Amino acid sequence: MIWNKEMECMSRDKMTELQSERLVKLVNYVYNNVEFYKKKMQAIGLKPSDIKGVEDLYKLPFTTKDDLRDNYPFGLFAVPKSKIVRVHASSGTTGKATVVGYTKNDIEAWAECVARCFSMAGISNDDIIQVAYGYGLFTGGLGAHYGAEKIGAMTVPMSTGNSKKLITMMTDFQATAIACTPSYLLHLSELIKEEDLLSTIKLKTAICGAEPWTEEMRKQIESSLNISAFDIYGLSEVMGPGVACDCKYHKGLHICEDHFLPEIVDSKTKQPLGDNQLGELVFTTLTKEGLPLIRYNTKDLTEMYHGTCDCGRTSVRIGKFKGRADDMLIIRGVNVFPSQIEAALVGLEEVSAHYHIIVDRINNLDTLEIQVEVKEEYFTDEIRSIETLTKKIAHAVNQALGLNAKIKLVEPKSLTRFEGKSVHVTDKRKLY
Ligand code: DLL
Repeated sequence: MIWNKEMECMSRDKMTELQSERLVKLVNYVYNNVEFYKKKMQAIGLKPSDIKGVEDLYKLPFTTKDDLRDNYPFGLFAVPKSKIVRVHASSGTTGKATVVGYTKNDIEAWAECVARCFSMAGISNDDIIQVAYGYGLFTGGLGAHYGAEKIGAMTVPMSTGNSKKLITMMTDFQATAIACTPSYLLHLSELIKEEDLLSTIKLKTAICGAEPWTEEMRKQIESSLNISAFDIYGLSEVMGPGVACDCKYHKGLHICEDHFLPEIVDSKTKQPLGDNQLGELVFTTLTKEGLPLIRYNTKDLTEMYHGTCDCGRTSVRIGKFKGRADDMLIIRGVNVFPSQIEAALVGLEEVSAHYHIIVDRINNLDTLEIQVEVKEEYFTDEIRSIETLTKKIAHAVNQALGLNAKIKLVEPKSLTRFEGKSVHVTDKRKLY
């Protein structure tokens, strides 16, 4: 197990001292290596020497997903491309991905954070772990993989997409742990029951994340598979999985705060909030070399609290997520902005700009239905034409999101018109 007691159980004063030291270094580093930050600081008359410690954090400007998008693909990198050994990407608001880059040291620090998280869940080199997050541009697969290997666990890179094979290998290899999204694990649990394999599997631990899930859902997973389930959090911009994780006491997620300096800010005023106050979670990366970020607003809504946990860790904790401050949806683990769907539809001459998105969870798998208004001149009862247009729209949406959606064509002017802010989404899942 990798329990980095020095970092995870450090006294508050020492942690503040370490964070301050790293913050001062970081501010100088980004000022000298990232034009974007230099300009941003100059614009508000801030010099690196004005930042003397974490108490000055609030003076620094925020960074947003849009900043990453505007500097696509490598504009915010602080090192030359020759020092970047890996890139990942996640979806952006307008189809352009947000690209993140890692140096060798970043990959090492990432593996350490994930290893700490997996250790919190009790995983050790005696475990056989199936990593069933997607491998590829998404950070889930490779992020979890490197952490699991760092612990010395036997790591099985399943990725996503073949549940039958996963269950066969779970049984044949006697896998003891799995890392995947919580909804997928519930889906797997049903397949396992259907196949009557519950008594043959040896699973004892699951590390689930990448999408919101409730405490009730965690308990459902635990009882349906007779295992312990843990919540792991992270986001590509900041690193990937491993920013925070809960321990066996499930009293909040411990942040790897020697690497990521957290804040909770008020949604309206963006002013820092105190413990137990709900707001937007913001991170400053304290050790990243490739893509260091100052006050990155995750838009995830939660609260933060200090104090020693029953497990002995002193690291600051965040509560389960209560929602998002923007309209991002996570569907089958994929981050989706309604604006991406809108952009895909606007490109098609047969349909109007009116649409409605319905997200649901059926048999523990997310479903996405898009109701699309057909333009008067293209509206018809002819089955062939309906099928052709449906396919065309489904293809455009798939190209934009990388997800399959059920397309429902509706009559011209049949969708609700809004006088104020339009409501494009009905999310029937109970995620928060
Ligand atoms: O989802 C990284 C990850 C992979 C985390 C595997 C955990 C496990 P992104 O695709 O950039 O990165 O999505 C990040 O997903 O801002 C949250 O809104 C949401 N999210 C991630 N983990 C959790 C969680 C990965 N445990 C976005 N609970 C974040 C709730 C989560 N939401």
